[in-house]
Amino acid sequence: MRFSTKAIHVGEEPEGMQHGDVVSPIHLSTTFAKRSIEEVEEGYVYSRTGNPTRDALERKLAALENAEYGLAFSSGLAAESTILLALLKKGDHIIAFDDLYGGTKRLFNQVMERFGIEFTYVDAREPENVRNAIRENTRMVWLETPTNPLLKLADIRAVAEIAHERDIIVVVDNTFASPYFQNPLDLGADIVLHSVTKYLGGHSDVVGGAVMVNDDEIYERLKFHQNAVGAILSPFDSWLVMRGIKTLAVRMERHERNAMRIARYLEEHPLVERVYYPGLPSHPQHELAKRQMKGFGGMLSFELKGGLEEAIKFVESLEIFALAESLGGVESLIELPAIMTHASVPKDEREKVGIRDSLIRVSVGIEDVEDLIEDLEKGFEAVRA
Ligand code: P1T
Repeated sequence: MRFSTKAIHVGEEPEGMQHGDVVSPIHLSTTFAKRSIEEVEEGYVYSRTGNPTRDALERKLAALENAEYGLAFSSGLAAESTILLALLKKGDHIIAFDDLYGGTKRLFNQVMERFGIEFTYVDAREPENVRNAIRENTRMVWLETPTNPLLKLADIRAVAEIAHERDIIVVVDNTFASPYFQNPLDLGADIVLHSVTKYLGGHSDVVGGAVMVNDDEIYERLKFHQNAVGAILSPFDSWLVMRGIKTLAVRMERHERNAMRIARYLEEHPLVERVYYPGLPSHPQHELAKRQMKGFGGMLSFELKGGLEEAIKFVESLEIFALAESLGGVESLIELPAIMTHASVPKDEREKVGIRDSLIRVSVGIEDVEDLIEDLEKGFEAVRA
């Protein structure tokens, strides 16, 4: 089956349903009764451990990333925490892309470091930087590609080859691309991770996370820790995510078409200093994007001429774009990473990576793009005034 057919059908086959439902029911029961003591370990036992609605979603999630296994969590960060707790121990070392979602860096630096896990941040646009950071105790490489918020890319295949020479696990946060535009496991990654809150949910009404893997042993450890740590996705949220996934392909096509139009519009605007969007030929890694991704996605960032004051004026004067964190929903959002999503990253670290105070990040929605461009024009008018 191809992408959309899987997105619509896997996990919700009518022949598996009690009444032939074409949509998974929401199984709210927290526990499952047994007829005898002999059966107590058979089938579903307790909903943290396993739930039919979450199972249906997990099968669908696996299918989207061409994976053997999928696991659903209560947030992207819960998924990340569970990966780290399941696979690492005190004294282990992680090499991470230096441009990551601020909350991921906060988890690494302010939580995991307390448990004796060590982190080195590298510019993973250059695979050799990953090789040069490998130590005796390196167990994991952690990539986002494209990164949040600067849309930098890592060559997943090249990094995986380097890491696998030393049995180092490669994790790719695929949130920005979505499984429609990029499949990291097919490129050699060991674990793919999503904030389901974003494109997979797609409607800004669920916070969730997902992990997809092929390796049996990694899966068993993750599955054990999903239950043992307990950061599971609820049945209702699982159902909402399944509903969202069915339209992922059509949404992503439209997100991308709108983002491309807006990126071109911004790039030509006299008040714009620079635009970060992998779909633009001016993006330094445009060739890698074409090779590694099936599309360029709906996220872009840009810098206005001027500074923070102009950027604030710009984002505050828009009417259709909501001034809000998060991304990947049908509605367009705009935000200032330095003050909002990446405020937990210290200023000197932000600047080293290239996140200026005036950087504006846009999650391009699926509205009529002419309305979006007219709205942005209001922002420029406010800056000019
Ligand atoms: O918010 P949560 O579902 O816990 O997912 C965390 C997360 C993980 N990875 C990436 C690439 C992310 O962008 C996020 C969350 N990001 C935002 C809330 C944001 O506005 O960037």
